Amino acid sequence: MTFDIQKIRADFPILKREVHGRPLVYFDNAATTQKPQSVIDALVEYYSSYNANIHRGIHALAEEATLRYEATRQSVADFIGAPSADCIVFTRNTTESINLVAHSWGRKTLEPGDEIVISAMEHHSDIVPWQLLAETTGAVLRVLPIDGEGGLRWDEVESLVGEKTKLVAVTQMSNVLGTINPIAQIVKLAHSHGARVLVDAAQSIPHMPVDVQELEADFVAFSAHKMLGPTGVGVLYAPQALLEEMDPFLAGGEMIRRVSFEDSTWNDVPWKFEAGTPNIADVCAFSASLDYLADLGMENVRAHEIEMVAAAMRRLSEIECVTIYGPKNPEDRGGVVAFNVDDIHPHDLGTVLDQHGVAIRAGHHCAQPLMGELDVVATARASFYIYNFEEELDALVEGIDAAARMFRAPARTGA
Ligand code: 7TS
Repeated sequence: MTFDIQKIRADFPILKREVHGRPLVYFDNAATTQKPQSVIDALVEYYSSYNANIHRGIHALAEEATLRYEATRQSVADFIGAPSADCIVFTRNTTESINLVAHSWGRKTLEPGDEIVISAMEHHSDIVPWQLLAETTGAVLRVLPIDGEGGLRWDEVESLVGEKTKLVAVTQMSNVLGTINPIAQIVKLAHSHGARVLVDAAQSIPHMPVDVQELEADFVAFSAHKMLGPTGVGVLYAPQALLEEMDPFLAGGEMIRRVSFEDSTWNDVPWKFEAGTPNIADVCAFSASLDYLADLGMENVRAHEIEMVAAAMRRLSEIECVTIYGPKNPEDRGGVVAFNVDDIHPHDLGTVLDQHGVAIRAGHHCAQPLMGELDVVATARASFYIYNFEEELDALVEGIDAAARMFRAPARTGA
């Protein structure tokens, strides 16, 4: 065990509850993670002691709220190795961060015939904004295919990324397959053709050490709620000079310097991209989740998840009729295991597991094109985080056995 799981679990009040009379086994962390008491306290603290609007007040509460909001921006920069807090834009989530890039960078940069390259394992959030952008600009969307183990086909990457490519938008970790993509290598190739790279880091930054300057990525998007933080906060990282080249996204208060009826000028970055009153409470509380993860150490988080995934793959592969998707080696994947049990629809499986107190996700995981590549309509998915431990897998296996018996699929080997 890489760290003291019971001590960690004691920090998460929700983990004490029962579901259908059973202890909660929360294996839906790729969708959103649970929150430690320190994050919940930080949220309450904001509303109970320094609630005020930021950047405009001259009273004590407004100053305190502004300081705490801007301090979180610095914490985010430190957490991902950004050179300055000015490279950090707060949005609502990963989806909005990607849309911001499509709108503010894409519309002014792309011309008819330019190419946007994505991969076959992207989440809808990293597909649909590019489709809309392609429609508006006349650019063309190209798709990097995957191999049988869910890795990118590097030969295809090298031939698809070329002189016409203006953007490569790719996930650092697949939310279905768990595949970890070689971002630094992709960035090198893309940059050699003068293309920008957007990294969808929704599943990577919460689970492994990521240094955005080491990656040399142009845009990095992720969400606070997938890393112990509150919902409603996303991050877009981009080098300051690149942010300065971009047009505003949403328009209104906060993002302007001067407004007249004839025209307006923009605030400095990153505030140019934060129109209106932002999500002050949740941004301030996000700071507590970054502290929590930094205290644990992201190397340790990653090591723990490799152990969990290895154990999950071992236990699942002992069950007859289970197909596991993605890389075979646990070290090559993040903390998610998508699987199917022969004849059983993942929704039925999810319902039976819920009766056993086990929360998994079942469906297309917002990756419908990937489901097509895998030739399935849906999968079940167990996804892990810092408070999960191997013994919780017993409940998962028991639930699958129960579902197999109920739906009359062949049961476990030797059972
Ligand atoms: N990109 C990836 C790789 C994701 O896994 C998700 C969310 C998103 C983008 C969008 O994040 P949001 O915070 O803007 O919603 N993925 C999942 C999931 O796997 N199950 O529920 C949400």
